[in-house]
Amino acid sequence: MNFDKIDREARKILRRNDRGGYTVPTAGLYPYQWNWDSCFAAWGFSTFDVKRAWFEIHTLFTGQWDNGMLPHIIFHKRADGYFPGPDVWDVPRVPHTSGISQPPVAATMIRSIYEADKRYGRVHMELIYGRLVSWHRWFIKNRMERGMIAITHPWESGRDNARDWDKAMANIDPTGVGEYHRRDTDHVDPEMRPKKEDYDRYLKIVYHNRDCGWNEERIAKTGLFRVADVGITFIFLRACRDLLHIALELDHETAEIEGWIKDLEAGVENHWNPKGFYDSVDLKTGEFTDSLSSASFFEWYSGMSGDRMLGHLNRILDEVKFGVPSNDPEDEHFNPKRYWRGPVWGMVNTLIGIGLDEQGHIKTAERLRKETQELIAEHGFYEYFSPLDGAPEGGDVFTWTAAIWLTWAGPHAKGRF
Ligand code: 9WN
Repeated sequence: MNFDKIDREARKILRRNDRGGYTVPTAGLYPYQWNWDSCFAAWGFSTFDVKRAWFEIHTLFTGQWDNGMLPHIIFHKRADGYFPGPDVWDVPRVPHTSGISQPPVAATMIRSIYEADKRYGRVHMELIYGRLVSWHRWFIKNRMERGMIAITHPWESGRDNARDWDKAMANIDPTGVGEYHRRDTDHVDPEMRPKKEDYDRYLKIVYHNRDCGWNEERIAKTGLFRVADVGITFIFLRACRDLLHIALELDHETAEIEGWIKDLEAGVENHWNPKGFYDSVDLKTGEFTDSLSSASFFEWYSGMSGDRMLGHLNRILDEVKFGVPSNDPEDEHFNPKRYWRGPVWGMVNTLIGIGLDEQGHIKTAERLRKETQELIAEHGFYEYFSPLDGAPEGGDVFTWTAAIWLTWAGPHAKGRF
């Protein structure tokens, strides 16, 4: 295997998906700047071009709202091929954005980019710090419930059609969404994408929240969907720890962030399903979602100790050829092809793997890294892969798959933040 060639290819993908200061996840299917994709892209760039990495971060934050929210998509330039575009979201600001957020990996990735070259990064870190804090404050003010972080749309989780949302989505009446033309299935096999019944509800929620003027208080009161996402709680807890580290480094006040961390650590307990795993919670019904998905394995990444998910992780890794499937293979709805209902995502493996490694589970972390390496080396930089045979799925020439090759999965990668 010519790994140098694959390294070069990964760098080329980041350059090729660069639209002049922001990186699209992949051409065609996702032609705008996505929040957490962009953070991974910046982290990838930092392995060979720290300046470009910071540029990505600054471009992302041009989308930040006055209330601190960092949107899930920034529509810098008009582009064809994606639905729903800026006119559907109808957010009155420039650059146009969507009206929801995405998993807050930014503080963690930005800390790593800063540490790659502190001399160059210092002034950038000073500039971005306040913006990161105001985004985190937005989560605390609007989304923290019993120490867990709520999402108001499945797209905010970054795991759009995960099993976690099934029950909450079933409670939404999709009538009245009208006709629309999905563009994703023009690019990718519909078997690998969410179903029409999912899209109807995705749009129904967008229309409702748009009619609320994107006002968080109104959405909290009348919203159709409100689920405490175990993935986001873990990711946000980790991000707060990294934010605290940055605050100390820059000599800023830390008491507020320390308070958030305490509340979140307590909140993690509310994600513990007595059936024996970390789970999401439907805040409209108070019920667990009863889904063991890959986000439950962000336990280690979040910095929580206890190894409560280790038994399930070992079981699942033995059940599939390539870990970690986005849904438990023993679940009746497990589907190795359909998006977040079974396939393996390289960037999810990265967060799980780094967490495992940090907490001393070196062998399991290495196993996951090797499996991810093999998937990419054998099949290319795809969006996701079948956990059963490694078949490539979704979009090709994918930014975050290239980024995690350079930072974690590839043989020349540092393998940590
Ligand atoms: C909706 C860009 C994004 C990722 C998400 C992934 C997918 C979008 C879509 O693509 O979501 O945001 O249209 O399917 O689920 O995690 O950020 O790569």
